[in-house]
Amino acid sequence: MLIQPIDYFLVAWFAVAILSTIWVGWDQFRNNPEPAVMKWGFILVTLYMGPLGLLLYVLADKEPRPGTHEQFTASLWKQGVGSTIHCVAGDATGIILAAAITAALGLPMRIDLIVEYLAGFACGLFIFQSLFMKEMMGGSYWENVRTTFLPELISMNAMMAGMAPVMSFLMMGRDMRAMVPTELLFWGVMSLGVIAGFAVAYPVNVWMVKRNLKHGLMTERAPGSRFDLQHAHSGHGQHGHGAEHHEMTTDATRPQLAAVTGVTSLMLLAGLVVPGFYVNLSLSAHDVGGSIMPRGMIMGFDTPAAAMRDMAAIHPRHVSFHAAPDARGDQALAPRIENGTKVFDIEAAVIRWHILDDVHVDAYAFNRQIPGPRLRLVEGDRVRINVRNLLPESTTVHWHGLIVPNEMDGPAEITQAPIPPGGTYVYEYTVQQSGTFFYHTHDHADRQQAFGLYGALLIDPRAVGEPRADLDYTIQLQEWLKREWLTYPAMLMDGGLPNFFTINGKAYPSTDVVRMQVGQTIKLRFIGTNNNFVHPMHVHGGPFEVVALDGATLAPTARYFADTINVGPGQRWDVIWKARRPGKWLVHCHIPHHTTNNNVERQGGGGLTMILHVR
Ligand SMILES: [Cu+2]
Repeated sequence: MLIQPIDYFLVAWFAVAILSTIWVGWDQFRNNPEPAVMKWGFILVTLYMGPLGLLLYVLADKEPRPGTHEQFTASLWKQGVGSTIHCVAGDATGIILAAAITAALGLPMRIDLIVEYLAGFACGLFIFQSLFMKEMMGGSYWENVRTTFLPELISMNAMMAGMAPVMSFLMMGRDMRAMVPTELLFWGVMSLGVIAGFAVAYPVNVWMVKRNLKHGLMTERAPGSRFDLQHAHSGHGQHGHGAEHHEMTTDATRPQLAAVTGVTSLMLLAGLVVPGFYVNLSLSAHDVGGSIMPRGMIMGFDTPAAAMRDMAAIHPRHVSFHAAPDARGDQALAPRIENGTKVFDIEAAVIRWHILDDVHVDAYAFNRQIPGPRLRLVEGDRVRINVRNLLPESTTVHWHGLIVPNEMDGPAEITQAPIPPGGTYVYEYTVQQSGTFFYHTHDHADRQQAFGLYGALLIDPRAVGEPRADLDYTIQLQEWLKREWLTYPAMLMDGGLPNFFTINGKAYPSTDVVRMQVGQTIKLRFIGTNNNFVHPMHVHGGPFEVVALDGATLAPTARYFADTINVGPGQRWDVIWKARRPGKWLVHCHIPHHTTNNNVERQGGGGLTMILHVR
């Protein structure tokens, strides 16, 4: 799924890599006089390194004119390229196969790295080096395994010293799709790792070629083949027939060999260990694979998997419903009556929701709306709420402020087992109170409520007594973090600060405009459905009367006038405001950043802003 800018780059990269590989393969077998093992080496390395592999092939190995391969490839830097190519072809193949398998098995990253090293070393030594050398040198396979062991060790150490940090930092980085072999990003990280490994292994390969420890590029002109110059172009026969068998006698001294082996081993050790000071290598693809973290989140070597899963973005593949851009939340849900009980069906699912005409979030929603459906009850009602969980994680529902039997209260793992994905739970109780209440998730609420799992619960009193107004309007607050096409749960953590704010699921100027007439009164029910901030909610055009707090009506002597109230998470304030004069009167949060949309003020405001339009 193309959900981040890097994904488009990767599609282009791999398209170029595949085309490059096809061309190198075609040209190698058709036009280039070299041993088959080398041909396959360049093909594999081009697959892994894309256009860079193609570049190396053309600049260092491809015969420019017939009969010139021997002379063309003679210089040391090209021989070093050849030597590194057959190291990388073997080692990287082993490393990549091992990485895919260990990720699928769910082994921790630090075990992955060791398995990858061993697999790369084995693949390089037993397949590429020994076969290549056997073709070049003759001799038995096991003799070649023995003689190529040290050069392969040196080269593999350097290769993995470059590749391991790239894999550790990027696979355990912000976008952990890099741990999942079915994601393009995994293969992108492998490619970058191979490029880094090639760069680190190249200098020691040049040294080993110079010291006659390793072969670089060779030319093969099999008698009778198209590359046999004496057959194809008689008179140019100064080159030998077929693959020559070369004696390999190194002039490297024991101290030199010990020093190079020692230093590359230390580089390997650093490459494996040092990333573990910065990222948590004890985690596996099964723990956190596929999660994408917000920029700015602090992730150290001791950050547990649960903390990462908690702050991860909603993956767009989980979105099961796209709400219309003008859809509104907080829609009244009519109950069924079964034997005198009011029955509501509520379903939690992942939706895409517009908070502005041109800004949508991915959200967790009850009944496909933000806020969830309004449940309107009457004091004394018997209610049953069937909750179905269609989220990719467990959930519960809590009836905030209500007096209910404990097992109906909702806290996950405390009063009930969380409702698993696909599961249901039935909440049933008798309503004993009246006033402004709300319901919300009580399972990982820092994540799920931040994604939108809340809704109003308005309970009318059985007898008159609650202060009334001409109009009634409920204001549910919310904070969102939407960045780089993804929605993260807004929380007061590094990287988690919200950049959008909504009233009833919409940011100004998409919030409602309430139309009134001079002399009319409106009851504003503020609900702190948000998770993080106390929002000082202010109304223009004169003070309002505070008549209820947290669902409890204030005695007439306790009611008071104010123009700003601090709505904390979980709190409800009922206030009555009178339209004294015509015009557009604002209701807004008095933290000015909360009246912007991603720091932008539009049409005079943003976020927690709405208008009471009085005529
Ligand atoms: Cu605010």
